[in-house]
Parts: sequence; C-alpha cells; structure tokens
Amino acid sequence: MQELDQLQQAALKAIEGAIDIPALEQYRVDYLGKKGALTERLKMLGQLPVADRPAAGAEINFVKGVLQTAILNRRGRLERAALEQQQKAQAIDVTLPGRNVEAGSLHPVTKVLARIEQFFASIGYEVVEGPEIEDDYHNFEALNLPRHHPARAMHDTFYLSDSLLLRTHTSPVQVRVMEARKPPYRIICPGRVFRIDTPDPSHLPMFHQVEGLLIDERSSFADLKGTIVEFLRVFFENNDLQVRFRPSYFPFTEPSAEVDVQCVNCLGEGQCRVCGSTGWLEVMGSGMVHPRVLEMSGIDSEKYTGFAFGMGPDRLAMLRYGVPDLRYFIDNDLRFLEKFS
Ligand code: 2NL
Repeated sequence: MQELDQLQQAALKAIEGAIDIPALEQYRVDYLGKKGALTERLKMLGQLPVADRPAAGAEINFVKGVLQTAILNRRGRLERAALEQQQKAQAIDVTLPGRNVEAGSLHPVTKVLARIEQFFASIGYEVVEGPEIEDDYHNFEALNLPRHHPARAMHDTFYLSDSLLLRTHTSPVQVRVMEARKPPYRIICPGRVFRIDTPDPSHLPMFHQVEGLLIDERSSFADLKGTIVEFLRVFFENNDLQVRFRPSYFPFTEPSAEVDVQCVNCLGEGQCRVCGSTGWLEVMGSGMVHPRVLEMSGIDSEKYTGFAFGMGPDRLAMLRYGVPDLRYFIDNDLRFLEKFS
C-alpha cells in the first residue's frame, strides 16, 4: 500500500525530529491515538472486501508496531538527554577554590581571665561565680561600706530599685560563700561588674573583676604577699618581676595594700607613657579581711583570718597586649579581634 508507506515515512520523520517529550506525545496522539491516522485506518477496514481485510489489517498493525517502537526509542533518547542536561546544570565544579571557613578566636579579656583562673586553680583555688544583680546588703553593707560612702551614691551605682543594683565588684560572691560555708576555703570570683562611668580610654560602665579570698586559721599577710607575687610573676612571665606593696585603705580589709609591678613597658627605665615615667604600674588591691566583715558573715574572727585581693582583667589585658584604649574591647571590630587568634 503506497499510501501507508508514505504515512510511515512521514510519521518516522516526525518522531525522530520531536524536540521534547510533549512534542513526541503529540505525534503519538496524531498517529496512534483514538482518532489517530492509523487508528482511523483500522476502523475503515470494515469497508474492504472480507478477503482483503486480514492482509490490510496485518499491514496497518505492522506499521503501528514500527511507530510504537520508534516512539519508545525516541522517548528514551529524549529522557536521557534531559537528564544529562539537568546533571550538567547541577554539576559541582570540583576545581573551584574552596570557600574559607573563618576560624573564631577568644576575646583578649577572656584569654586573660583564663590565665588568671588557671594560675589560681593550680594552687588549689576554686572558681566561684554569682549573680550580676545584687542587693544592697551583699554589695555594700556586708563589706563594711558605711551607708553614706560615696560608692553607694546614685551617680556611681546602677540601682534597679531601692535595694537591688548591678554589682559594683565581685565581692558579694565571696560574701555569699562566707555566709554559706565553714572555712577553710580558697576561692576566686571572676565576672562582670558595673559602675556609672562615662566611657573614656580607661573607664567603661561595664568591666571585669577577679577577686580572691582565702580564709583559714593563722593565714597571714606573708601568705597574701607570697601568693600575689607568685601570681604576678607567672602572669607577666617574668620570674624577676619587681613587686611592691603600698599601704592603702579599703573599708573591707585591714591592713590594706595597693600592689604595684615594675612597668612592663619600660621595666622602670623612665620616659614612658604607660607608667607615666614612675617605673611602676598599679595592678591590684589587697588586704587582710576586716574582722567586722568576717563576723557579719558569721565567721569567728578570733579563730579565722583571711586575705583578699581584687584586680581588673581589662587593665591586665591592656598591659599584656599593649592596647591603648579599653573601648577596643567592646567595639567588636574584627580587625582588632583577629590579632588575638
Ligand atoms: C581593687 C581592690 C580589693 C578586696 C578587693 C574583698 C572581698 C571580701 C572581703 C574583703 Cl568578701 N576584701 N576584696 C579586698 C581588697 C582589695 O580590690 O582595687 N580591685 C580592682
């Protein structure tokens, strides 16, 4: 059948040229669908003489099989091509340079706090923390600060109410330990403290403090000196570091002393902006715990004595790393922070 032959040629050409699956599906419907060209021919078989029908039917069905196979093949090829296209689009270029993962680092003040804690832990001190919101009693009263002491004034302390405030030192943590536990103990109390200050190169309204407290029978000022000198020599990594104790006054200690170290910048050679050419840097306060402070927290001051000290890790970090302005520590400027990784 000449005509059927032409139909097959045309159909095969269309199927081979189908550019995508929907186009191919359209050709399938055109030729093999319910109203497709081949289906129509099968329907018309009834109009042929009975004797011709089997041969004509066989011919049409043969072409039908050829087209079905061609469609199947074309569909397979189109699907593979689509998959390849998709894979190419999603491909990962393993030759691209890797993306950098920025490594974080500890804040310089955190590093200094860790050094302080490490030293005191190595000589048997326990690290104790406490609340940043305190009451007037634990922050002032229990430390023998009289009611009209200037530190208790509104312009120095952040009051939250008549009796609640942001702690101005970490001493209240030590008061709570003295109230709760029977001596002996050795503790250090690191943490944030708060004082109303206008920010300048050496003052911020929030800064850090580490206070230490040892209470035992027969503890002495000699123990205080030995502990602090050893700490400062380890901290500044200088076994010959000169340290001096200068008489001073704190309401919570008696006697009291400021602790100075030989200037870490000029080593006492003068003409220095870090120590103001005095050759010394004040780094700590210290003293023997006032008997009244012991008694207020329920400790027998006839049986027990203790020493205490306090230091500012922010200032120690400035000295250790040569930072000229405290405000660098709170600016969150990566150019600064990356220097400590
Ligand atoms: C300083 C001064 C000091 C204390 C803190 C203290 C704590 C208790 C009892 C007695 Cl519970 N004393 N702490 C003692 C002397 C000095 O710190 O200049 N800190 C930066």
